[in-house]
Amino acid sequence: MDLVLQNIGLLATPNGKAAQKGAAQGQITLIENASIGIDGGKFVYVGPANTALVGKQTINCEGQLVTPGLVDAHTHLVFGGWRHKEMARKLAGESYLDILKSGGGILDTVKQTRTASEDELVKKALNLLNEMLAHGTTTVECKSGYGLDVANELKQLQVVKKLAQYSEVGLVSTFMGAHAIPPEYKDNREAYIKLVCDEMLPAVKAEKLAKFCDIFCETAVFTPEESLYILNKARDFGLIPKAHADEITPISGAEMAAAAGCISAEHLIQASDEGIKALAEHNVIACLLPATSFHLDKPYARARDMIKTGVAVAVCTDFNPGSSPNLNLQLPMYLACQKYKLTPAEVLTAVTLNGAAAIGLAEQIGSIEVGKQADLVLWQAEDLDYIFYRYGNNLVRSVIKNGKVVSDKATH
Ligand code: IZC
Ligand code: ZN
Repeated sequence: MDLVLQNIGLLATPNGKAAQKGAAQGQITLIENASIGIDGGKFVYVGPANTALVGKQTINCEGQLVTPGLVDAHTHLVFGGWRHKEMARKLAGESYLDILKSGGGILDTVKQTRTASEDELVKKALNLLNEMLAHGTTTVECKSGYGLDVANELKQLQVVKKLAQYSEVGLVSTFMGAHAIPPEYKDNREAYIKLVCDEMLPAVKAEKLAKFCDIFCETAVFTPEESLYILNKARDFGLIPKAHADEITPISGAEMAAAAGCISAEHLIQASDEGIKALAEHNVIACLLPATSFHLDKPYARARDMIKTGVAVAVCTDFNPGSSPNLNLQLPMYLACQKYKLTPAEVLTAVTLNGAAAIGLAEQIGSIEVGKQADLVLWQAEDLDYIFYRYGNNLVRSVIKNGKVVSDKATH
């Protein structure tokens, strides 16, 4: 065996190769005093303490907690600049959508992303990925949507492709050309939608640059009708649909996401009862983003109602320079307990197996089971409750990705 972990105080993991919903979301496996064996990048032993396991390398976990590697299934990782200057406007009472309408917000990041070179974007995102890894995140979904023209949307997705070569973090790409209407199409939104469908989508497909297509379905951005139209086109080009839905205003975005056959719907703060039912009926995973509610000082999504209705819930950072500048998934994990009232077990499933399912990877990652890719976190914590309690600190001791130690506090 390549690597053996001994003396694990508690091993906590969801199980299975698909999202867990309803009561099953909180039914995780807990093994006290466990061992793990890893070979060829995969788990080959997971179970009670077993001193017969022999590895080329052995880690003594000293009685601490092990969980699967965290999966951040919703980020806008690649962007130029930051938007810290908007803090003052926000504090003075301007809303996220007011700032966007005035040409700031996403459009400010678009300006800064268009002028950045591919190399600059790679360098910046690589540093951010290293920070994420040190906080326990082993897989990240990355959206485009700060180019908003053919060349710059492709540039953003090319950056993700390069990052995948350099970073230890597993990456998945999402095309999000329909993130905002760029200034040059301000008075001609139909022409921009045509550009997305007739030029961007074919180019993304031709260069195999993305697995998913996302859209910002929101008041003053894209209507549910436009969103459905674009996502149907995306499906024709082989992309799996996702949608930012009912984040700020209730416009039946959840219903639209269900009708579009989305694999996941994002935010859902304002989703209606009907919308939540539609998500459950169509097996749409809810990617909830509590750190965004926190940063925008907005209400929190109705995660308990979603679980009760049978919607699988994932929790992600939404890392982006505007509404969620935090890349540490441990903060939304804490908020999911504190504000959504999910249990630590439900949240663990939300940031591992259900996150993996939201990006189509539940068969490979998201749980510690024989045969799955060996991604895990060794925490400086004696049990699961502890990591949802000592918020505000990075409680990760070591991170293992594909069976390799890729981050270790002792060597930081
Ligand atoms: O840059 O503001 N909500 N898109 C939709 C975002 C937030 C990212 C941003
Ligand atoms: Zn987002």
